[in-house]
Amino acid sequence: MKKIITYGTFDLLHYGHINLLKRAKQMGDYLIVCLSTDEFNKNSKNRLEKNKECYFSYEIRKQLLESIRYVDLVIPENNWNQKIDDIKEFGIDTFVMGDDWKGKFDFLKDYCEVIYLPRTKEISTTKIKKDLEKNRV
Ligand code: C2G
Repeated sequence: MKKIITYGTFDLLHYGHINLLKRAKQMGDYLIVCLSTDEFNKNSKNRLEKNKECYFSYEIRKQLLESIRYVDLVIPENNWNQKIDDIKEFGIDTFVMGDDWKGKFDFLKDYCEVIYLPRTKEISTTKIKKDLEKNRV
């Protein structure tokens, strides 16, 4: 069984995320999504990218992801440094991320295949939030 893993926040889940998950699953038989916890987003990711604080809690984001046909398992992402352990623990064959991360995880090539997929360009959570703001009366 070929096992795939990907990581993310997946907040305000949209079709760009779904496109990524669909293509990732097409590469194997079993897809694990490692989902950023609320604490990880607040403490670490928020520093990297402003307003990375989630709209939906981890539990809700997990429920949403578990309802997607391409997703087989959702586990927590607590920090930036757990990927190698995750790959070993779950016997991962392929690590997949959108190409906004291109090159950032090449160090994982010692442990599994690393693939960066083209992002779905026209959609992002930031864009959704901005568009909603613009239309606000
Ligand atoms: N994505 C995409 N197209 C979009 C938006 C996102 O393909 N229009 C992809 C991203 O490239 C990523 C995944 O969907 O592979 C999840 O996106 P985010 O939730 O924004 O992930 P991020 O917050 O960047 O977290 O340790 C890695 C981090 O957890 C990645």
